Amino acid sequence: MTIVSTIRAALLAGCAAALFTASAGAQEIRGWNTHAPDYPVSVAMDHFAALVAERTGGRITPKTYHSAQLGEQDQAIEQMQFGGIDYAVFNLTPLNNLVPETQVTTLPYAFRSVDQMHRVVDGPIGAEIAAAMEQVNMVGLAWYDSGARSFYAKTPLASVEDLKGLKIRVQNSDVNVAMVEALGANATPIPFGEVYTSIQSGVVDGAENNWPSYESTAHFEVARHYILDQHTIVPEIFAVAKTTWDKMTADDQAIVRQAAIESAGLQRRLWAEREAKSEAIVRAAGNTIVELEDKTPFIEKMKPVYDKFVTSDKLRDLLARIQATE
Ligand code: BDP
Repeated sequence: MTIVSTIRAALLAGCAAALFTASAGAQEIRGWNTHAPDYPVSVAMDHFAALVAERTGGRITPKTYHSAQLGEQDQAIEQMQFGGIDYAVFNLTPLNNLVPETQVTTLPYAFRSVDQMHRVVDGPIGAEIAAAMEQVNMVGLAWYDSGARSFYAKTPLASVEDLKGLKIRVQNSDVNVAMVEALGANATPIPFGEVYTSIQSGVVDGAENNWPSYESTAHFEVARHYILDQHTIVPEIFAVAKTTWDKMTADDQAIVRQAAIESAGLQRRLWAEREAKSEAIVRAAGNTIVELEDKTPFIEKMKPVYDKFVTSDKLRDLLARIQATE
């Protein structure tokens, strides 16, 4: 070994030691997200990560894996329970079968508007639903938007009657299955990432989602008829795995909670912008968009879903309080 290479080796060893010291005690936490990096949820989760890294002086460095790199939502929910994922933003619908309190938010027309949904989730009812997440080892910290969901298909959809007999993809939720069946259609639960090919290949005739997801996934290119029945307004929750949360100091928990809340503020602003942008893209592509002055036919047909799922006093009370929220 020459003197130069000895010195170089010593310097490298020193550097490695320094790096090790700097990272000792630093904790990288892994976040799950289903959407592409430019989606409002994704940008807001990156903002959360930056805030936490900055405010903990690099002790906690969140890294969010976008585009379902860590699996589809059902797998991610499982991994939150077993420690593979530390935080995530979850749509409440695929939690329906695990956390009964979430079912109420997924019922068709449970909310009157996105604004009313905000008032519900930002108040005591939201706190109650967030607390119910403990059943799946999660601590709910903040609420993101995902607008209103409507049906789309390969065939024209002028009224509720046109959905009869169609095969419609739904999220993995018994409430969603019942909702689609109430319309006389066949419900097929399929993971989000497989919906495009399922529509393209004819496994299903259509699906349902909000403007940004209809556009970002290119579903609008294979299912060109969108009927704005706006049957659900499902909130999304920013959740941390309880096992991860319990390992943090109270100060760090406060930093993480505050960062999640601030990221939700950003997400809601970006959401409004993206809805308008996605709508413009879909309209420019020449898709058929049906606006409904009167949603009563949808509301009426979907009523049996309430009888099927609102069966306990607890859920009846929760629903009544949601409906009583101005
Ligand atoms: C999107 C939600 C996402 C769901 C997806 C779906 O943001 O969380 O996984 O719909 O339909 O709007 O599966």
